Parts: sequence; C-alpha cells; structure tokens
Amino acid sequence: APDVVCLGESMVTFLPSLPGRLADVPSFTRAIGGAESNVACSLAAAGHRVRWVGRVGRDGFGDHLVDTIGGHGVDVTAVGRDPHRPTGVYFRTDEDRATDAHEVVYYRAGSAASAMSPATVPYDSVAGARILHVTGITAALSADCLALMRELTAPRPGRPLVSFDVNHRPGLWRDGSAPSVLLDLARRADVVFVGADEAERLWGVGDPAAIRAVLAEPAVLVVKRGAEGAVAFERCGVGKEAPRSGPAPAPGTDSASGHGPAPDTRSAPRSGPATDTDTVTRTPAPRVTVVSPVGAGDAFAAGFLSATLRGLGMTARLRHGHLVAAAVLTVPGDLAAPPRRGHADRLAALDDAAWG
Ligand code: KDG
Repeated sequence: APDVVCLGESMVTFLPSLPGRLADVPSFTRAIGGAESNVACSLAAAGHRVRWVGRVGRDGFGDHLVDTIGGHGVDVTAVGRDPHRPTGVYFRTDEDRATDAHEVVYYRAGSAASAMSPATVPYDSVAGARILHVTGITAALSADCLALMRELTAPRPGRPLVSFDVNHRPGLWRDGSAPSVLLDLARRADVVFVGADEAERLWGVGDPAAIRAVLAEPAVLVVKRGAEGAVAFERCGVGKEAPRSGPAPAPGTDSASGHGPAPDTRSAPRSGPATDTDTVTRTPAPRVTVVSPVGAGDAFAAGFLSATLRGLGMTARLRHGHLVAAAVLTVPGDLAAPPRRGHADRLAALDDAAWG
C-alpha cells in the first residue's frame, strides 16, 4: 500500500506565453495542473510512496496526464479512464503585477473527473494508505464528487488519516453552498490546511484563533498566512507519541526509510474549546521573491505531510511546508523540485533567528 493517496481532478493546463489579459494572450504552453496530483508529485520527489487517484478521458490529454504524473514517480494504476467524458483543461494568465489579479478559465464541467463517485472510485484504491489527501476542489465538481468526498471523510475503522486542504476555488462554486459544504468536510478531517484569507471569505473569520474556534474538530489545523507564515493548532495529547490504530505500513517497505507511522490523530477527544486543549506553533515564512503563487499551497501541504510521515515535530512540519512552498513560489509553474531531504532538514533546523 502507498504511504499517501492523493485524490482529485488533474487537468491539462495552458500557461500564457505573455502577460496580459486572457483576451490578448497570443499562445499558450501546455503544462499539467491539479492540486492533489501536485501534492502527489512533490511527495514522490521527497521519496514517499504515493498514489494519485483521479479520472481522465480516453483521450490524448488523459494520456499526457497519466504519463506525466506517472513520470514523477507517482503510482497511477488506480486512475480511471472514461470513454464518454473528456479530460478537463484550464487556461490561466499570469498575475498582473499592479493588481495581483490573474484569470483562470476552466473547461471541466462534465469532465471525466466530474464522474468520480462512490461507484466509480472503489474505496479499495484509498484503503491501506497512511494518509489520504483530498481538497475542497473535488467537492465542487459534481454531486457525485461531493458524495465521494463525504464517503471518503466518513468515520470508519482503519480510515487513513484524512488530510484536507480547503482550497476554495470561487469560480467552481455557483450556488453559495461552499461555506457550509467545505466546513462540514473540514470538520471530518484529521489534518486541515486553510488560508486565513480563504477562511475570511468563507466563514468571515481571518484571525487564526477565531478560525480554530470555527474548526475545532480536526486534531491538526494549519492556518496559512502568506508571507506572515503559518500557525498550527494541535490538540494536546495527540501527535507522534499517540498510539496508532490505522493500518500498519508493510514491514521494511517504508520508502521514507525507517520513519515511524503517521500520528494517529483520531484517538483524541473531539470536544472542548481550542484554546484549552491545543498546542499552538507559529513559524514565519522565508522571504522569497515570488514568481508565481500557483501551486504554493500544494507544495506547503506536501512538505508538511512528508515531515508528518517522517514523525517530525510540529515546528519541523511547518518549516518543511514553507521550504517546499518557497521552491514553488520562485518558479513559474505549479511544481518545482523540492529541496533534497538532507538539505531541507538542515534549513529546517536553523535556529529561530534565521527563521525571522
Ligand atoms: O493549486 C493549484 C491548482 O489550483 C491548479 O493546479 C488547478 O487544481 C486546480 C484547480 O482546480 O484550481
């Protein structure tokens, strides 16, 4: 079984050849996108066994996604191929330096991935993993996809640790249901990533402690504050010392080389005000010159989850998230080679003064 399963829609992405409005961009370069497969590729680069579960058309773009993501060392054997629906694609423009705005246009309604459901995605394809990583994007794709998300996040014995990146994409939510649907899913997860700006937009709370009050259930909540860094709330009494009740990794096959199992965060009580029961950890973000923010959230999640799989403490988990994000922030595409493990470990171990 893989260490991590990342489940969600990947798309062929068209990146503009020149800055400017979509209406004016003369040509585009093909790349790949998809928040969950970005996390998968980054985790594979960090040496973990990762499976991407998605669904693409029986078309050239589907072949391209499967080949490219597989080429990153990700297990693509559980990717569905839909003979009747196309692979999703999307176009985007570069950030306008003056306004920070960029345009994203999706052609994914009715895509192969929108047909993911409890019927088309067998639970077996995620069972046995230590971590299942999903995002709020999938919940917006179709009623079937939402049903799948609810099934995957429902409590059940031996459930992988569920990692949920809220990933609110306003362009995908037309009916005003995002705040309640995403809150409900996040509350069912074990580890949640959310941007402070995103939480403000969805639930009207931007202060980390206020976000924790709304999202008190997950054992670990990571609030990302852009250049200001990140804050993690971890319920006391859980973490690396906690007993594990999920599926054990196969002996001797831990590609993360001898690291302990992922912490079982589900054994903790689910009630009580966050402030009384949480350990709060803050880390500043390294200062980098941002080339493109796209993919940085995925990179952060990958760095954090990699450090989680390795049994590292919360400060190290956050710092590894920041380091992988920094690598992606400083290149144009969604993906960048993360720093090698030894190098990242040395950077993460620098003293607090170096980290701002
Ligand atoms: O996180 C990066 C993603 O936003 C991008 O790759 C496309 O998955 C995507 C989406 O749905 O926006």
